[in-house]
This record gives sequence, C-alpha cells and structure tokens, in this order.
Amino acid sequence: MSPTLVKPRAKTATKTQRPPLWKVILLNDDFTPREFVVEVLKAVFRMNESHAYRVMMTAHQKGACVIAVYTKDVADTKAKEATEMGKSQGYPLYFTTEKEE
Ligand code: TYC
Repeated sequence: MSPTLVKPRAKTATKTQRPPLWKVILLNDDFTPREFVVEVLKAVFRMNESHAYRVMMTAHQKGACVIAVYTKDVADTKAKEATEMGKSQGYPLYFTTEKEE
C-alpha cells in the first residue's frame, strides 16, 4: 500500500478579539473642593497623590479630563461609585463614561 500524503490544511486566520474599552471622564464643577476630588481619585481609581492632583487640575482648567480606560462594566461601576462619593457629601462632582473609538 502506498503511503497516504496528507496535505497541510490552510491555517484559518485567528483574529484576537479585544473587548471595547470605555473612558471614565471627570467633569469640572464650581463647588466640589479640590482636595475632595483628589481623595476620590485616590480611593476609587487607585491614583497616588501627584497623579490625582494633576488629573484634578486638568479637569479644573479644561473642563474635563479622561481618567482611565476599562471594560464597560468596570468603567460604569467606578464612575458611579466616584459620583456617589461626591453626592454623599452634597457635592455635584460628576464622572461619566464614553466608548473609546
Ligand atoms: N473647580 C473646583 C473648585 O474650584 C475643583 C474641581 C476640580 C471640581 C475638578 C471638580 O472635576 C473637578 N473648587
């Protein structure tokens, strides 16, 4: 019996599917104390003092600042948690999310 020749099959291209990422955005307001914004950024987004201060000042001067990107669930949860921290103290501090294109 002659040996069977097995032709290698063409490889199917595998595309790596990455989940879409969502930006968490900090919005400026006129009432929330700067130090409080810094504390929230440190607590919820695990930033150190100097990073939190720079992010807060960017939002303060430009009106908004992208903080970080996460999967949708994490971005929504963190934005809500951070906004709630302000609300609990009577501040209008607001974090929103936006899909990254
Ligand atoms: N603008 C606020 C103030 O002058 C401080 C502040 C900064 C508030 C950034 C919100 O996202 C913010 N007290």
